[in-house]
Amino acid sequence: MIYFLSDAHLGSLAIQRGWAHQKKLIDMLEMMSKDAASIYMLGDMFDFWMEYYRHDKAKRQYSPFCKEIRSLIKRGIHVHFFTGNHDLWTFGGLAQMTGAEVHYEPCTIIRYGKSLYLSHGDGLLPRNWQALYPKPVQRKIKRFMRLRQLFHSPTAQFLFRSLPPSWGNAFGYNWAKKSRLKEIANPCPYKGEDQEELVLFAKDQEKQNNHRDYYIFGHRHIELDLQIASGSRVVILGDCFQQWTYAKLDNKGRLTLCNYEQ
Ligand SMILES: [Mn+2]
Repeated sequence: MIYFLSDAHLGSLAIQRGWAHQKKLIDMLEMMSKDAASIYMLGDMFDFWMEYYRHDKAKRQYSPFCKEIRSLIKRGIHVHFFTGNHDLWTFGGLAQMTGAEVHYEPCTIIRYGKSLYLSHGDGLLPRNWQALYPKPVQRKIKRFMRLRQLFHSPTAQFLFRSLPPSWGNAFGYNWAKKSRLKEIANPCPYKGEDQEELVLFAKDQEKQNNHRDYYIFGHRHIELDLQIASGSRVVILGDCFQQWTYAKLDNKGRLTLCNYEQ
C-alpha cells in the first residue's frame, strides 16, 4: 500500500493542544506503517518551517514526529516529503533530521501500473488561466504568485535565514497563524470544475497529452475525488488537523480517499 497525506500544519499557533495534534498524526502514521511500502507527505506538514544559519530551539517541538519518520524508514518504509507553501525553507536540515527524501518540485511516479502526478499544488495553474478568471480573481492569483516568488527568492531566503531564529519565528508563526484563522473563519469550499485551479491544471495537462492516471494534491484543505477524463482523476487530500483525511493506493492500482477518524 502507498499512502498520501498533507497539510498537518504542525506547530500552528491556531491549533489548540499541539502535542495531542502531533500525537494523533504519529498514531495515523503508525496505522499506515502496518502495510505501507511508501508514505508520501504532500506539503505543509509544518505550519512554519525555516532553517536558519543559527541553531533554532523551536525545532525541538517536532522531535516526536521526526523520530517517528526515522523509525518508519528503519522498518523499510520509503518516506517522501514534498515542500508546501509553509515549509519550503528547508535546505537539507529536514532530510538530515528525518532521513526522508525531500522533493522541491512536482513529481510524476509510476506505481502498481498507474502514473501519479504529485505536488503540494500551490502555484500550479493552467496555461491560459488569465482567460479563465475575471479580473478580481486574476489580481488575487497574481498577488499570491508574487508572494510565492518572493518566498522562493534566494536573496530573501538568505536574509531570512540570517535572522535570529526567535525573531524569524515570531514573524513566521504569527503570519501562518493569521492565515490559518482566516481560513477557519472563512473556509474556501470547492470552487467547481471550471474554477478550481488544480482541476484546471490537471485538465490542461491531459489536453497537452501529458496523461496521468491520478493527480494528487494537498494545499486546498478540501476533499475532492473527481474524474476529469477517461482514466484520469484528480484527488485533493483534505488535511490532517481538522478533517484527518488521506489517500491510499493498493497494489491493484486503485486509489481511495479515506478518513482516519472513521
Ligand atoms: Mn498549502
